[in-house]
Amino acid sequence: MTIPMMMSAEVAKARADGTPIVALESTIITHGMPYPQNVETARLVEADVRDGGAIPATIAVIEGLLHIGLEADQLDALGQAQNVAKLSRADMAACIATGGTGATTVAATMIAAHLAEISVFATGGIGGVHRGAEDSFDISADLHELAQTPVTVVAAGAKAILDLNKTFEVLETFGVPVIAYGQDMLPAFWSAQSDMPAPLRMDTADHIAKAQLTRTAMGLQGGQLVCNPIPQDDEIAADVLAPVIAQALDEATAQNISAKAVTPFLLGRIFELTDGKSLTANIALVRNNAQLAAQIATAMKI
Ligand code: PSU
Ligand code: MN
Repeated sequence: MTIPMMMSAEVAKARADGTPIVALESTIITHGMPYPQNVETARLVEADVRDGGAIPATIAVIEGLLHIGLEADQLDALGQAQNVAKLSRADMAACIATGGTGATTVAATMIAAHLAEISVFATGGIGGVHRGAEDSFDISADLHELAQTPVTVVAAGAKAILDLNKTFEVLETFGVPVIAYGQDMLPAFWSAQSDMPAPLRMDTADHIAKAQLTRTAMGLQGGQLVCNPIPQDDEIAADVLAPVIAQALDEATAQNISAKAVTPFLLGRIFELTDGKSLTANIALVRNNAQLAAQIATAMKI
């Protein structure tokens, strides 16, 4: 059988013209940000990709069809829709097969991007090993996807609600290159700096593109995680956020929030507890990642 897949007019034209394409995810729209900022951000991020000389392909499953690039009205509808599924490797095929609608996480977006022959993808922050994973076993499928699907993911690191040390240990075990862009330390999502040195550092989009192409040429499976620090002016310092994250985590535990609901709950509570500052920072970092991804996608073509 063939996969019921649909490219937006803009993406189809880019494919025909050989214009670089950057994949974008949709869980950040449906589960990561409130309406209307989610749709406004998605539009700004798409514009950032275009300004960088590439074409954006926001990915989602709508009524059983895998969309590679959304038309403006589809993006708007998805941003306001209720009860949209949050799709990862385990459930994307089931959603397509049953005619469902779902937003794609980092893992699912990587799978879709690879099917559509798109090798660069921008998001906010990947999922990873949750704090307390020694009891909950809550480890995002995003990590395993990075180990097996050849897509370079540009993020501001892993979300700081996670256990960042364990997240990066797992990535090392899985053989995923973790590349800090332009600095020695790993960023921590809302904060430009963590206390963890980056395993790899690169300062140009060309090097990042060449590293992915070299992996593929060597027969090494999997992608790369590019950790792009949030611009300094937009960051929230890690010590300011630490107590806020701790409070949100305590509330999640007290309310028995589990599985796919954990990350959306935490992001939502941190938004409330910071009077919206976490969202402003999140928007800034995603846009910054889209700009770098456009440069990498362009460099991949040369
Ligand atoms: N980046 C953001 N906000 C988000 C996400 C990424 O700035 O909400 C989403 C991505 O789709 C990622 C998911 O795959 O959060 C992680 O979810 P989980 O922890 O349940 O694996
Ligand atoms: Mn999880």
